[in-house]
Amino acid sequence: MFIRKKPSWQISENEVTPEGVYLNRRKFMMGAAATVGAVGSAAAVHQLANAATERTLMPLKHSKSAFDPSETLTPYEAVTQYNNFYEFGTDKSDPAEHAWRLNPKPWEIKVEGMAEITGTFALEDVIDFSALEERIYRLRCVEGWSMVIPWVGVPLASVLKKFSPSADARYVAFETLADRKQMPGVRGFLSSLDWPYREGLRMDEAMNELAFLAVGLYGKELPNQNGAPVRLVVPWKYGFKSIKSIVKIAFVKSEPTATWNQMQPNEYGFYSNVNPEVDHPRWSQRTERRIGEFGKRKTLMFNGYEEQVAQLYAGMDLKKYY
Ligand SMILES: Nc1nc2c(c(=O)[nH]1)N[C@H]1C(S)=C(S)[C@@H](COP(=O)(O)O)O[C@H]1N2
Ligand SMILES: [Mo]
Repeated sequence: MFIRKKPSWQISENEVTPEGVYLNRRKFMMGAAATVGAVGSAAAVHQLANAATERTLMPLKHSKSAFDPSETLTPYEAVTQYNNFYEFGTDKSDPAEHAWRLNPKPWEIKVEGMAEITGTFALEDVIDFSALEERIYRLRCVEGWSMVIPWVGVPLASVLKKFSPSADARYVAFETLADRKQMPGVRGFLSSLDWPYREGLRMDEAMNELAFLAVGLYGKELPNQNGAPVRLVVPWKYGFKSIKSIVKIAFVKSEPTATWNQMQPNEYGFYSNVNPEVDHPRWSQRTERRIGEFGKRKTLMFNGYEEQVAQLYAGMDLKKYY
């Protein structure tokens, strides 16, 4: 029997959080996102919850969105308390509870592979914080739920171009931080994934105008649980492609390893385009539950971004390249 000694800093949340705040947040989680719009004091709950789980998130100066599906935004509370970020645990509530351990400042990103400029760069040298824009995108998780999130960031293409990738670089690969000290899900002895979390895009996908690097949401810096300080957002693909807390970008010749694809290739493809016609082996992808709504919505081809991205896949059999 394995008995792991609990380090002093590994205290559970209810030891550090005033009880009322803790219960309020639990109540939110239990009632699920569906009811948050109806909670009169949602703003107050948000403030209390923030006090316990978030750093002070600085507002980000940004231009308004030209990208807006004109659908109801998913409430901030749901966006920041119903998450997938396995480095902090596999429950939807784990990231909001544990990600305060992540220190996103200062942050460096290693850029390597087939490009003229490579090396290790400060986040501020990778992202132009004077050129931030807001983009409201749908996010569709492969599990069958979705949100509408106002991200703040820059087009991925604008960042990749800075490094002058060579013509031979056909893919771009990304990696998340994997730090056992900051991320309880990484050190667990029943560790859920093969760390670091990895993802990748074909170069033409990465250069598509929709591919986005977010450093914020709802006008402020990214909360840790959403992938601070910088995460990918690929709105026409299932959410797991949108890799969080990026520490490495590599320009490569062949299809890079992607975590979920590697783990369960028959269930999670490298492409993972949102597609109502291609079911997950264990469930249909025809419909989705929009967090905060009752009932189901029809899932849209390429998550509703067909016009912008369909040409990337012209002539490809999307049942084969799922
Ligand atoms: N590093 C890392 N990135 C990740 C994940 C993860 O577990 N680890 N989960 C993915 C999944 S499955 C989804 S749906 C989205 C969720 O993003 P959100 O929590 O900001 O809504 O993040 C993606 N990025
Ligand atoms: Mo997901």
